[in-house]
Amino acid sequence: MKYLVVSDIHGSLFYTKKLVEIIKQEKPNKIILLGDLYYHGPRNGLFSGYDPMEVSKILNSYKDELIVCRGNCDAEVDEMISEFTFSDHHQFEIGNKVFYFTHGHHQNIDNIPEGIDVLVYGHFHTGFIKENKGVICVNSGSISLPKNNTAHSYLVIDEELISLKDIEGNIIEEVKY
Ligand SMILES: [Mn+2]
Repeated sequence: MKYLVVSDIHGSLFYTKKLVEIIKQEKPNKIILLGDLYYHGPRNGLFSGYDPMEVSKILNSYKDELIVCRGNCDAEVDEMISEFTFSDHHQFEIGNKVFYFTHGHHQNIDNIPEGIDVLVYGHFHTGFIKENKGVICVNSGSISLPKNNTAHSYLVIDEELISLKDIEGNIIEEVKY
C-alpha cells in the first residue's frame, strides 16, 4: 500500500489543483488528509485563490480514497459539505509498524501517544522527520501555507520508506523505518 499524506490545505483552490497533479504522479492507494481542509483560519487571513467550496468539490471526488483527520479549524459545517467523515485520529499498521495520524494540535512530538512506532501530523506548517523517545515523529508540513521558510510539502509512506517531498516531487527528507 502506498499512502499520500497532505495537511493544512486551508481552502486553497490553487494548491488543491496541485494536489490533483501530485495524486496523478504518485498514484497512492489511499490519501490521508491531516486536517484544516477549508477554513483559512484567523492567523492566515484571506489569500488569493481561497475557495473552500471548490476545494470541497475536488476532495469529495476522492471520497473513496480518503482517510481524514479533524483539524482545529474544521467545524461541523465543514463536515456537512464533505462526503467523507472526519476523525480525531487514525491508528493502523503499515509494514508491521503502528502508525498514528492526527492533526497535531493535541498529539505531537512533545506529547506522543503510548504504544505507537510512528506519529504523523501537520498543524505547524513546517515539514520534518525527527525521532523522540524511540518514536519517529513526522510532520507533513502544509501544502498551501508553509511557515518558517519551509517548502510546500507532502508525505509519501509505503511499506518501508517515509518520504517528505516538496510539491515538485523532490525529496526533502527520507527515513527507512
Ligand atoms: Mn491547524
